[in-house]
Amino acid sequence: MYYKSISKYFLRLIVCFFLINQTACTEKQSLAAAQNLTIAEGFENPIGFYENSPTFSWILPNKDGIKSQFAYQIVVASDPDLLPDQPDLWDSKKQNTDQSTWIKYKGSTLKSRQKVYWQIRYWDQNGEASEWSTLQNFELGLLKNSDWNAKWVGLNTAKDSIRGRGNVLIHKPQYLRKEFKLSKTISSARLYITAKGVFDVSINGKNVSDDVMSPGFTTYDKRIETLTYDVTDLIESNHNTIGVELASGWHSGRLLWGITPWNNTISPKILCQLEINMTDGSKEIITSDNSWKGTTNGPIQFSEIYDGEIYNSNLEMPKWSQNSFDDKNWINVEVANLEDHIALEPKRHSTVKNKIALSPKEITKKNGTVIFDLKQNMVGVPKVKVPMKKGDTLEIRFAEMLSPDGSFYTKNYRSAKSTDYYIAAKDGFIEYMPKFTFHGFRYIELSGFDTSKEPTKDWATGIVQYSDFDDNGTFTSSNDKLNQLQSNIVWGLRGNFFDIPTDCPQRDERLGWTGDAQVFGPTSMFNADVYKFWASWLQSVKEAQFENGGIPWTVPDARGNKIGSSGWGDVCTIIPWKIYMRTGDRSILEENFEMMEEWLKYHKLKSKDNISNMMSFSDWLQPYPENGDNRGDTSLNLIGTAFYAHSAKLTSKSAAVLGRIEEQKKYEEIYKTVAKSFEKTFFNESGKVKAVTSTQTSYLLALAFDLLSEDKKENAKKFLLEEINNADDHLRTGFLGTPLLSEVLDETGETNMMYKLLFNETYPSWFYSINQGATTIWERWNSYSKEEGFNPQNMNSLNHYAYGAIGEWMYERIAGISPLEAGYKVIKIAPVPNTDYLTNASASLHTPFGMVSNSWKISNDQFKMETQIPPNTTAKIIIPKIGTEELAVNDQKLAAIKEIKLLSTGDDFIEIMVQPGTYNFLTPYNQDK
Ligand code: RAM
Repeated sequence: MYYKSISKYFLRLIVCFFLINQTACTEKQSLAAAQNLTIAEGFENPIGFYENSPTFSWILPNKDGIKSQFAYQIVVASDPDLLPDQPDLWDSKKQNTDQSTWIKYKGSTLKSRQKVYWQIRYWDQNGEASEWSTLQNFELGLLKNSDWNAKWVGLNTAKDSIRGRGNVLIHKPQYLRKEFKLSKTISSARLYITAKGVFDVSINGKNVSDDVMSPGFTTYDKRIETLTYDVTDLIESNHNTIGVELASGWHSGRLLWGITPWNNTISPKILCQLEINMTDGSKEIITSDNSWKGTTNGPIQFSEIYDGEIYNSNLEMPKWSQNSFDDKNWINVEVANLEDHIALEPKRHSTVKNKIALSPKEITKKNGTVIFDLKQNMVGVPKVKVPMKKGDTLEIRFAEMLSPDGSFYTKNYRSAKSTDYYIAAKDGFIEYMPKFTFHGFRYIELSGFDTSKEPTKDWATGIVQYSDFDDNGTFTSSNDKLNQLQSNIVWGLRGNFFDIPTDCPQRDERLGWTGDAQVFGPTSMFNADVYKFWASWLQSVKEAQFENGGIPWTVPDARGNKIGSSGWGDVCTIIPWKIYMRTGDRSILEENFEMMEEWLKYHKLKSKDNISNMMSFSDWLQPYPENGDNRGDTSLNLIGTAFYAHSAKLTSKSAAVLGRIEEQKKYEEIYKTVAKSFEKTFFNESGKVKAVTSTQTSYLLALAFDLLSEDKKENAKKFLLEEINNADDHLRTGFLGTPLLSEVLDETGETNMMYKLLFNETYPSWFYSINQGATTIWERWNSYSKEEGFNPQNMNSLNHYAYGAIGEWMYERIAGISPLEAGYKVIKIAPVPNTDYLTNASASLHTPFGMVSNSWKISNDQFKMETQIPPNTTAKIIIPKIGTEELAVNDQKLAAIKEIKLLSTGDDFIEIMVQPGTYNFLTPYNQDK
């Protein structure tokens, strides 16, 4: 009996062996199916997807002893019924590889509108097959301009519009509508739509989506993103109406300088194509054309990103987006053709949505006004439910902080009026939420309501809006202020990821400042699932690049002055590289490589004998500048040259990943040559800064970017520490220097000093702003202080993420999770505990292979750590160990666990290599001994 079953087993094995590459092999498929199946930069079953040869990724379930992937198979078909056995588009066949992320589609060419289904299975380390995954799908959007029959339509609002600050046109919002009839039975319908401006669309009076401020902010002179909606359920069998509200948004609004490369004085327009498939196989297409009508006499009378919104409910037009509405007073739209040079491309990241609702924690009533305190600085809109009297105007004001006398501090909004108004048509409770504006605030003030009623907290809610991504990690520790800092970083991210990465969300700016993005990008990737967000914005950076390789100060370019800044433009090498390290996806390097090369040409153009003379915002907002300048004391030439070398190095590394050997050598050479000139020009024989002002940032740049020869490095480290000591162990860094502090001090073994700087309570430091009540990261280390009040400068944002860059070190070194190989294929777990400041810390992170977590605790002279490593990875773990007693792993002695490889031991650490799994470690620990 026993022998019989054994021989049967072998027979099966032999059969399988011969059929190993055939789908037909009837091997047992018993392992749990792969999870988290996504395409490209993390899309799950998208419709209106942006490209026709995506990559596929999945994670292996963390159970049943699944350690790694031995092989995979992807099947792709045009019909779900064909899967898994008859994939008509692509069958990857069984591929013997552990690659489970970013696998490129190599099947037949996919077309606009095509719906595609896919599934995968994998084989584990024992060669055992998994079940097929659940069926996934994606549907392409309209990929080319020629897919559009529609035309741009809208009213000419330029002629009757209002003049705003600086005589800038402010277009009146418009309402557009179109009725149409269908004679056949519908099977499905897709709405393809976008705007020069921002829009909200409904069909037969029902909202098509809950997207906010679509289509978002791109380089409108080069590319406008389009949205795709499944509207099958909204279309009626016969008579239908489509209605669109349209406002100027970023495209035709008043941006800071108003000198954009696109023409923002032209009236906003929409482009809309409704494609309806009938059950008999025919298709009807309703497009935006000259049959549409419009009016500017609707309730939204004014909408402006900086200034706010005016809603007059007397002008409401009941049922205006439904059939048989009387639009005889509406006028015909103007029509414009598509421009060949402006690419219409499906939106490649998530739209902004209403993400969180914050209820006020406190209200204060004062002379007919009421102030709601949300206790959290946030970005979005208010939702109000307020009693009013007919004809009265409700005024809704905002502030990030109150002045000591309790009044609203709005000076830092500068020219942004940031005020909403609602005019009541009748007595009673009104409900209102502005549509085409957003504000940065913690406080909401209402006036103009029915004062005979007693205000209650539920009159106002803060609706937090940001690009629709999920949280990606958590960080927490034994220190409340550090936890508050983590929270401030996360809120800074939520507040400034409003379709593009912005510097600030509240004043007359809110632009895609490249320098700020460069410094905060890496931290954002721990806290939120923002790969698509960055990939999309990098496309805009590429499109905004000047012909000579320069990168504008802000992207999209709101200035048009064709000047690049060092440390800002370098976003184009730094962010792709950081994304590659976090994701392991080469395509981000491929897509941006040419831009990096062009940027190096600009560096060259702005240098003489390899010393940069590029304009720079420099170490922006460095504290205690000797010259009183926002640009700080670090030499512009030193900064430019350092970034020139650094960008060359990153371009060379990217070339290496892409297998471009020639370019790798070329840029490595540039890096070395520029580094040599840098060293010669700015450092003397003993590694001390010469010829220019010596600052913390000059040493940080030299050390972080590896620009000094070995003999000078040691001394430079000493001089850096000296600079820090001279500043009473405080930082003296601005936007560029601050993110390098942790990197350099860590690498030079000065983690105690980094802890000291991070835990400093006095100015300038992270905790200083927390001590002054910050709930977000501030633009300045001292934007406000209890003693001196608000910083007198009106450039004083209280929601400016740059200094939140420290978050990277918190995840990587305090909690101890970092990638040793790109994409966390090999993970490094190496926390640096310091009992002077912390007794525990933990973090969790969704990596492309699944959840990694690490949590440590020190108590009773014992160090305990719990670590989770996902399947299909390995991890090097470095455990701080003081004393001679053997390390215990999962309650056993280390030596007893043969799957763990001991790499090395030192006086105060032990280094091991582990396989996927959950581990706990225990070792004696006493820092003072
Ligand atoms: C300010 C912005 C931004 C900074 C530039 C140089 O206006 O807020 O943070 O990068 O200046």
